[in-house]
Amino acid sequence: MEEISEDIVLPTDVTKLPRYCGEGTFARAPRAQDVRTWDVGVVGVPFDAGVSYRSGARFGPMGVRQASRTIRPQYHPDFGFSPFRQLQVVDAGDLVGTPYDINAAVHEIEDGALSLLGANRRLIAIGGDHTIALPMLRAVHKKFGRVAMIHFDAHLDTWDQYFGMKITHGTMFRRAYEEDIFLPDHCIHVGTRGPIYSANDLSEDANMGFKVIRSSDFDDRGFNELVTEARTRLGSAPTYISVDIDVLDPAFAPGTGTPEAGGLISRELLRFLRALRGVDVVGADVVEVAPAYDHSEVTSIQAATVVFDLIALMACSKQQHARVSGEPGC
Ligand SMILES: [Mn+2]
Repeated sequence: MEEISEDIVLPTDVTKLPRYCGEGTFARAPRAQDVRTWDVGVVGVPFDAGVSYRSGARFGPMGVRQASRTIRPQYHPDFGFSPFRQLQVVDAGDLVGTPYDINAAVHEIEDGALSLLGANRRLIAIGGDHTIALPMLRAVHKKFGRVAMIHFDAHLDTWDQYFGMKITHGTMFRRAYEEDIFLPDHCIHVGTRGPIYSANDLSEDANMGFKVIRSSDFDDRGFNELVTEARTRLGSAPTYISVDIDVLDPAFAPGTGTPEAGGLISRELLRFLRALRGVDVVGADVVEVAPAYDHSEVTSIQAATVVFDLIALMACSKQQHARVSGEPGC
């Protein structure tokens, strides 16, 4: 099944212009200003003033766009279609927040996201550090209401504060919880591991309604059981997917701000994402790629592939809606 709309402007044809040539938009997709209307915008959010360890994720959007040249947008064999032919996908540029004031930056990023989110549009943000998930969630919440969330990360990111600061890359999901952005009992972390500050971190996270699939569960419980648990958690709710690239083992994603040993292999992450087809994905981010610590674009290539898969998931969920009106589904 391949429904192709006549008006869609496709990314640059990889059979006509080699992938190492031409403009450096995500997967060489058209820019937002080059199309009449669009469905999914990939948007850079180059902000990293919220980090607790290594800085450098402000260069993430540039790194991921560069690595995305390797993508052949024509066909995604794991989904059986090209998401770029199902949806008008654009590179919507960068949302900029001041690097000198986290609170001001978070408002600037939210305003920028809201100005892009027109009728029926969805955004995939490339961070930036994980702080940027808060303004993206606030914007998605204003447009779609409360959301479910699946959060791939080595860390919980539901801590209360760092050095007295309430909005950081380790605290933004507690802020989102306090702001009633999440649907109760519809959130789940995947890939959690590593030492924490206190046992209370876990109980407080559970009290906020999060479930946890630990990195070690991939060995102990088996993949299908984990996917079933996650899908049950999300249900048919509008869902935000947040992917901190440090969910991957540092062997697969060394170029990140807070690396943690014992993580997922890249095949597990991609397989998990692809198993979420049909989930109603209304927003997403891929964060914490810090190219200065990377080698041979390893981390950026993972992140670019994750963005491609997120676009495919959004294509599936759009078809899910369309099926109600009789069009073919994903
Ligand atoms: Mn994180």
